[in-house]
Amino acid sequence: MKVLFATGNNHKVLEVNDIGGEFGVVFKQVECPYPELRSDSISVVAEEGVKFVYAKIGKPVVVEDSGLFIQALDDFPGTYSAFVFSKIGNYGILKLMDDTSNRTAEFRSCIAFYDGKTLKSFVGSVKGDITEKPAGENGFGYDPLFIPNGCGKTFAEDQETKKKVSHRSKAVKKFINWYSSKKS
Ligand code: ITT
Repeated sequence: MKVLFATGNNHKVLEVNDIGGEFGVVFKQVECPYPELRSDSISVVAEEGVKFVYAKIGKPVVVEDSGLFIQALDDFPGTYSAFVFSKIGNYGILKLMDDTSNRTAEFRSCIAFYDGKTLKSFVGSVKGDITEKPAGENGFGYDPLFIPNGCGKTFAEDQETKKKVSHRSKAVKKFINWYSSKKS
């Protein structure tokens, strides 16, 4: 089964295909930038985004919105994660947390599908802690800062664990489950 995935982020494409491969689903990247609505909800951003992309390409498609929600920063950077990463990066986030002992954070992902009739979205999340220093070379974005609960390593150090427990893997598995049953 092939699914169109509108994103400019190649890491997302690799990660969803890593999961999709286990279920016979291939996500094909489509370059179709869409405006991201100002909202604190990844679901709102993803759903509005996928409707925009569908209107442009006229084919069933998914988009994914995701972000890092840090409790001590009132959920910042949240839905602004991509923009904030491009501006201040991981060291900027650590600086904001200099005197903060509460390191609790959550990654969230929402995959939204639209085919002109059915609009469906699937969310996944993973809780963890923000490190004191970046660690690890793999993955992307905030991976070097995030240690999922129950694991002693960051996502950037342990991509196998990321594949099992990540926000994106949970959301994409929910999507695949629904999509496969819709197709059969
Ligand atoms: P598209 O909108 O084109 O899909 P994007 O990178 O702009 O790509 P988002 O708007 O969803 O994606 O922003 C998500 C940002 O949150 C992403 O750029 C990273 O900075 C961060 N992020 C999300 N998931 C992550 C993950 O699994 N590991 C590390 N950082 C992540």
